[in-house]
Amino acid sequence: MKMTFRWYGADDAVTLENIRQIPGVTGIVSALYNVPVGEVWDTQKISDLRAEIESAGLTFEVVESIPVHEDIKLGRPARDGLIEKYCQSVQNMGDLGIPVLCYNFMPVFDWTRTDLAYRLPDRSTTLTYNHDDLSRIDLSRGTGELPGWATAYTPDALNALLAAYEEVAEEELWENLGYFLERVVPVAAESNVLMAIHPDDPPWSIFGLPRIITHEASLQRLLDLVDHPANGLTFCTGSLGPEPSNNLPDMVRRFAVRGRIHFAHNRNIRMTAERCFQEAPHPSQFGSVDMFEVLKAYQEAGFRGPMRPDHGRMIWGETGRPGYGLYDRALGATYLNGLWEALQRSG
Ligand code: DNO
Repeated sequence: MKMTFRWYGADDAVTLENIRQIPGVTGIVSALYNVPVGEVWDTQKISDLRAEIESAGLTFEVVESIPVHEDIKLGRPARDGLIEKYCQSVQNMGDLGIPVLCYNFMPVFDWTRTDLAYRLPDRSTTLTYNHDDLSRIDLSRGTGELPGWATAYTPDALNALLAAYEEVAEEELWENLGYFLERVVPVAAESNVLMAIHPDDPPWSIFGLPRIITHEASLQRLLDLVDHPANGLTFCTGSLGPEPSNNLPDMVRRFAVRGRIHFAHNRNIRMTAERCFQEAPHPSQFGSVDMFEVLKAYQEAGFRGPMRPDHGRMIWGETGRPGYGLYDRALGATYLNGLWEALQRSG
């Protein structure tokens, strides 16, 4: 296992030097944040980013993410050109030796929460999700009421997109994902890049949009779409955890043993009611995810890929990008490294 940390590039308040000082963190997870969705990731720009990471004494382990254009998810005619460009970006990152690509196939919205700074009894703040609160948000006036998405779409663009998805039910989304993977996975395989889909977060439909990467059977179905090792998973405990049928350690065992988990996202969540949760500190005792059992499953499977602490709370007065401050994630990395050492030495 290689412990990594997400870094948002030059605009991130958390610096590469900060990350380098977290014991046991050696790898960086990053992206080109200024390339418009659908455009090719230029080799020179990826190479510059890699050089910056390496000059800080770290390695560029994972691209998270190259976003997938909505026209690909919707199966529109423009998808062929967009998929070609996607393949070119995959080839470019592979040429530079960056081995893993985390991406997602969630329509319109990536991860979604109803509160980005919920105050906990210890006065830290965390991200929370409450399904009833989400259902009350009226999107007809745009995304302004949706935490984290205030300026993502103009009301007209959003309405057009939501209307387009009325024609795309779950099965069509599966078909469109299959179409995408059938074309991208061979290029990834050829370029020594491992594709690692991120599960839908939260793992159920929101705003009537289809969401399909949610539970064990759907992960298996994804792997079967193109049965090749380059078609794999980002196993995110915080995204899969809220779905009660998901037995996370069993799933890790099943998919990691077959070499299909290419990236481990570890986050704890505390279920507060059905379809309601708070993001919790990483250790098992604070949430509904048994992190010890999850790591034990990785270790038994001989997992050698990148792992990262996922979202952290805001603690010690830190302000910054919700979920992506330095302190609580650094504690998470140290906890995960500690569990790993204990498991390794007692195993
Ligand atoms: C949330 C992240 C996701 C993830 C994308 C991958 O914090 O885990 O936004 O990066 O879904 O495409």
